[in-house]
This record gives sequence, C-alpha cells and structure tokens, in this order.
Amino acid sequence: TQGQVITCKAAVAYEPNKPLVIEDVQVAPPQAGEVRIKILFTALCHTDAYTWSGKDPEGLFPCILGHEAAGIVESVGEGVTEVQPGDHVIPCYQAECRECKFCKSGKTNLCGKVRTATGAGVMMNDRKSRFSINGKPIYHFMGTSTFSQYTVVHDVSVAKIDPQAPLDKVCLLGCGVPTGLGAVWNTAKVEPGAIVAIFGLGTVGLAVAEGAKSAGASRIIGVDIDSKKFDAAKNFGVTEFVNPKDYDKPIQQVLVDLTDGGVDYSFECIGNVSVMRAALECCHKGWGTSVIIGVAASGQEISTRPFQLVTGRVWKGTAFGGFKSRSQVPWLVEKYMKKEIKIDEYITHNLTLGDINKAFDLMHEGGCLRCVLKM
Ligand code: NAD
Ligand code: AHE
Ligand code: ZN
Repeated sequence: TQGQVITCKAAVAYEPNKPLVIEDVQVAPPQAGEVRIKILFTALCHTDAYTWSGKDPEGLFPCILGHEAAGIVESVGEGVTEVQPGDHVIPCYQAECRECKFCKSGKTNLCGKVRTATGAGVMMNDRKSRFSINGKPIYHFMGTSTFSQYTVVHDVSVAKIDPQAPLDKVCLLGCGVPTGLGAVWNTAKVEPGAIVAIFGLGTVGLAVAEGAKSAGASRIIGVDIDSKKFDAAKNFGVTEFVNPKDYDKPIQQVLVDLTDGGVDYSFECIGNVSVMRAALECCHKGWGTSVIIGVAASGQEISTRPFQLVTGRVWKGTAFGGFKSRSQVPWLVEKYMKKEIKIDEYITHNLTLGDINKAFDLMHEGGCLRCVLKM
C-alpha cells in the first residue's frame, strides 16, 4: 500500500450535530514529514462532541473527528526518521517538534510548528487535506482524525510506544488521562497534604483525582451534578462528594465552609464558565490555585472580581496536562505497563466504528466514562 491511495472506512461529520456517516474515504500517501497510521482503536473525548456541536471556532465541516487513539505506522513520507512502518504509535494532537520557540522555551508543552495547519484542518506542506471522498476534500481535525481506519499526521505529532502495550487500552493516553494527571503533576504541582476540589467527574476529572491521590493530597473533594458519578469516583481517590443541587448557597461558599477558608487547588473539568468562576472563588485566600481544563464554547468568557487575584488566588490553564507529547507519552505507556497508573478503569464501553453515533449517545447519557471503538 506504500505510496498508494488507501480506501478505508471513516466516520465523517458533514454538519454540526447531524449523525456521523460511515463512508469509504480515500487517504492519500504521506508527504514529506508525514506519517500514515493504521488506527486500530480510538476512544471518544468530550472535545470531539464539542467540535461536532458547531461551537468550536476552529470546527470545520465536513471533517473526520477523533484524537484519542492508537495504531501502527503503515508508511512514512520523505525525511521521516523517528518512526518506520510497523511501529506502534499514539497520534498526539499537541505536537512536539523540539525546534520551535515554544519547544525550546522550557516553559510550555505547546508547540508552534504545525499548529496553524492543524487548526485549519489541513497538512502543513501544501495546506491541503489527505482525506477525500470521490475527489472532494474532507478536513482533518486536531491534526489527528482518528475516526478513520487510516489517517495521515505530521511526524512531530507521533509518539512511538512499547510494542507490547495493549493498543485497546493505551489509546486513552492520547488525551483524557494524561490531561488530568498532568494538570496535577505539571501545572498545579500539588504537594502532599493539599486539599483539592475537582469540578466534573468525567474521565478528565477522575484522572485529576488519581493524580492528586498519588501526589499525596489529604482531601479530594469531587463536585458533580450527576450523583451517579460518585460511586466510580471513590476508586480514583475522591474522598468526599458534593452535588451543587443539594445546596441553596453558591457552590464556592459550600466548599469554603467545608475547608476552613478554601481549597489549595481546584480543577475545572467541565467547560462551563460559571463553574470556572466558582472553581477560582473556592480557593483559599493568599495561595489557592485554580486550573482550567474544560473547553468552553466560542463566545464564552470567564469573569471574577479582580480582588480574588489581588488577594492571592491564581488562575491557570492547561493543555494536555502540560506533558511534552512525543517525549512523555511513551513514558506514560511504561507507567501503565508497570501498573503505576490506571487506564482500564476508565473504559466503561467497547464498541466498533460502525456504532460511533451510539457511542456519542452514551457519552451524553452520562453512564459512560470512555468508550473505546475497535476500527
Ligand atoms: P465528560 O463529559 O466525561 O465529564 C464532564 C463531567 O462534568 C460529567 O460528569 C458531568 O456530569 C459534569 N458536569 C456537567 N455540568 C456540571 C456542573 N455544572 N457542575 C458540576 N459538574 C458538572 O468530559 P471529559 O471527557 O472528562 O472532558 C471534560 C472537559 O475537559 C471537556 O470540556 C473537554 O473538552 C475538556 N478537555 C480538555 C483538555 C485540555 O487539554 N485542556 C483535554 C481533554 C478534555
Ligand atoms: N479549537 C478549540 C480549542 C480547544 C482546546 O482548547 N483544546 C485543548 C485540547 S482539548 C482535548 O480534548 C488544547 O490542548 N488546546 C491547545 C491548543 O493548541 O489547541 C477552541 O475552542 O478554539
Ligand atoms: Zn480530548
């Protein structure tokens, strides 16, 4: 197949919120600096649903969504040296080129090399898509487009992993689990004894709990409007539960009262700007730090009284948990292989690509953490 167009199945999003359509898609061979990957397993993340909803300013249609996956390199373009056909890989929506201003800064995991192309749904070389249906281009998404049996990504967006690792599990290391763990370890740097509050107990929030537990947090308070989330959350380290619906006073006041003045760290894992405000305002005066993880729709803005920051609270955000993707995803795979981090426990459903619309329904019903699709 090397050098040839591959026709395979992919789930195409033609319009916001209209069911995805399983189509025969043509996938062009990788050009210079590109890698074509046979995707074996992909999971769904809330961000796929967000872009599909039409609220993402970078959302383009028709496109192939998906960014939490694992597969095997099928072929590589000219000049690609770090992976070869047969390598087991995880596509990374956050690239790492090791050469740009961002990568060399030592201050961030963001990479500038291909970001303009990935945001525009195309490849960097020729600003065109490698996906088409009967000659009509289909946009890429987040530089990954994993809801396709084959995808083409930039070489700076590929993490080569241990070939022994089970791809139906480690696919989760493409997004949600590293995001939560890294928000605690890299962005907040939670210390032993700290009091932590987590808003939203989906996969990202539970990974925050797991990270906080391993960092030695003394109390891990889980906040969710869906009490069904509380049972599973205990297994990830959440020690106390608060459902805002059970209280008349604002949730930030509930948490301040529960914690003698506020929490040391809070994490917003929902994408709701009023919850982001509550997450900041439940932090302790003088030092409490709140980390925004959730992605909010176009047009949404955060606000608080500046006095909240004047009196020492800190507002931060994180992308992919601050992890350098190509360097650290393989390390996270090894941690999973050594049973130092969980993955299996986040997978509540397994379906096939053909059932992808059902998988999104499950996500919206709330009984699902991660659903893994076999391609
Ligand atoms: P999810 O839908 O599985 O979980 C969200 C949880 O929030 C659910 O349990 C829901 O019941 C709860 N919730 C909703 N409204 C609430 C409210 N008002 N108060 C309390 N709880 C509420 O989503 P997920 O896949 O875990 O992703 C969480 C968020 O993180 C999404 O916005 C996603 O786009 C974002 N995300 C960001 C990054 C990043 O790098 N920054 C990475 C992955 C995901
Ligand atoms: N196009 C969106 C951006 C959404 C966003 O912030 N994405 C997160 C990852 S979410 C993964 O589930 C991120 O890493 N952002 C940094 C980046 O470079 O995109 C919007 O709302 O504009
Ligand atoms: Zn995601």
